[in-house]
Formats: sequence, structure tokens, C-alpha cells
Amino acid sequence: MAATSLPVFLYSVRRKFTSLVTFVGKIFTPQQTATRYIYRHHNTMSFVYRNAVVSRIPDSFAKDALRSKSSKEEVSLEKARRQHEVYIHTLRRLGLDVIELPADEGLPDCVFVEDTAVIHNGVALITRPGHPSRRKEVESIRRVLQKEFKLELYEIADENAMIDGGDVLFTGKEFFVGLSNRTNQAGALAVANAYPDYRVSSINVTNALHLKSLVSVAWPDVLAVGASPAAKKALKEMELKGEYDYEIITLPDDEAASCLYLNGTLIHCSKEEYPESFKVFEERMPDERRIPLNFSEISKVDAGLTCGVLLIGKQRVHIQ
Ligand code: CIR
Repeated sequence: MAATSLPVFLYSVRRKFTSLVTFVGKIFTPQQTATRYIYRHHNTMSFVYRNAVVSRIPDSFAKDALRSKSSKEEVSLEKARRQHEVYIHTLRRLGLDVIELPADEGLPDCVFVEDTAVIHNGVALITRPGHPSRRKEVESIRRVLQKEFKLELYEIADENAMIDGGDVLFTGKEFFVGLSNRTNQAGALAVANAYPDYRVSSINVTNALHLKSLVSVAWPDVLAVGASPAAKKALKEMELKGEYDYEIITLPDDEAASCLYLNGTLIHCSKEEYPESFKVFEERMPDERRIPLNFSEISKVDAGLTCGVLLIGKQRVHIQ
């Protein structure tokens, strides 16, 4: 075999193996099988983290955080803060050293740190958030990522680029970037430039704030996807453009598709909030370590479980 064709051959063997595993996994779902075990326990290293950055909730959150939802139900600051405390506590329980940034009253959405940076392999892409009121949020994030972790920063030069981290889905093997009201093609290009070793596919997002409002990683090689036409459309495009196959968990509620996998554990919606979707997680992931969290108050302003944290694999820089 010619040397140049070896990678192609290996790639096609790997892809066929993944397809076979997906097929067998589908036949035997929801029972636990050896195949599913193997399937769900490789490719885990991409989701191992030591550190996290979060931001406290400002008083201005309740009245001034951006929201597109038709229901303008009042937000209880106290309840939002209580749910946020539990969220942070859960991250600590999962072994993370969490840096809590102070609330910034001038930035009502500052708690949604996920939108300010994309971090992978020691490189932090500092975003250009799509909504002008959120642009300045990146400043404190840039400082902390540089000072505490000495990450290599990737800054976006194109002034027309827009990108929110909520549109960037990393599966452990490739990136999908949602083209939404907050992220454009120039923003997706920034992801491709920051992470040249990975395939980056742009996906049209309709009827949702971000791509990760519709689909997110539930486990390595497993995607949680909402059941709405918008979610199905996004998934179809991901299947067409993506390089790898994934096991799919379809959830009756799109909101429940925003779940957070890290350090061998899935944080997902609570039973009180989304009973039907909760049941699906129980049935499809009976043996995986899962923690249900109630995010109802925070999600009144369009946020999902992934939105409140920046996860970092790298050790913090300390001088003893
Ligand atoms: C916004 O509209 O920007 C915020 N109210 C919600 C952002 C949620 N971000 C996320 O889920 N990544």
C-alpha cells in the first residue's frame, strides 16, 4: 500500500468500526451491552478538566439580562442565585478548582461565561459576542485566562466576526459551530483558525438562541438533541457535514438538550423541570454517573446548563 493511502485506509476502517458500533448500539438500546460500554468509555480524555471559571450573578440580571422568550415571567434574583450556588457546588464536587469572578452590574448577562471564550488544548479563543451589550464581558475573562492559566490566547481580528461560545459544540473529535443571530460565518472561521487540527462544520440554527440550545454532548460520542423541528434540522445538517457518527439521545424538550458532560459525569435537567426528558436520561443512561440540576430560574433568560462555566483542562499556574 502506498504511504499516502495508509491514513485514508486507517480512517475508513475507523469510520466503519464506529458505524458498526452505532448500529449495534441502536439495536440493543436501551439495554446495557458490552458494545455500548466500550462505545461510551473511549474518547473520554477530551472532557477531563481540573479548573473552571464562573461569574457571580449581578443584581441587574433579574431585570436587564437579554431574553427572547415570549413568556416574560419575573426572574427571582434570590432563586437564581440559589440555583447558581448549587451549580458551582456541583462543579466542585466533580473535582474542579472553581474561580468565581465578581458580578459586574454593568453586564447583566455576565454569568453566562461560556459565551466569552472557547477553550481547548491550552488555546483560548476569545469570542466577539454577537449581542453588543455582551461585548465587554470578554475583558475580565481574557485577564483571568491569561493570568491564572497562561493559556495561549487567540484573538479575533475580523471586526465583522460575531461568535458566542454557546454556538460552539466540541464533540471531542470535531467542532460544530451554529450560525445563529449571535454567530456568523466569520465567527465560525475564527474557530477553524484557532483549532486547525480539527474539522469545523457550520450548522444553521433557527428558532433557538444557540446551537447548544438544541444539541449538546451527553457523553463522549453521545449527543443529546431536542425533538423540535429546529433541533432535528440542526442534527441532520451535523450528520451530513460532520466527520464522525454519534449515538443520539432525543429529548422531548429542547431545553433539556443543554446538558453538561465533564469528568465522567453528566449534569442534566431535573425531574421537576422536565419530567419527560428526565425519564429519557434515566432510561438511556441507566449506568452512567448523572447529576440532575434545577436551572429553571436562570433558564428564564434563555440559558442552558452549559452556559455558566468555562472549563479548563490545564493546571493553574502557581509559584510556591
Ligand atoms: C443572552 O441572551 O445572551 C443571555 N440572556 C443568555 C445566554 C445563554 N448562553 C448560553 O447558553 N451559552
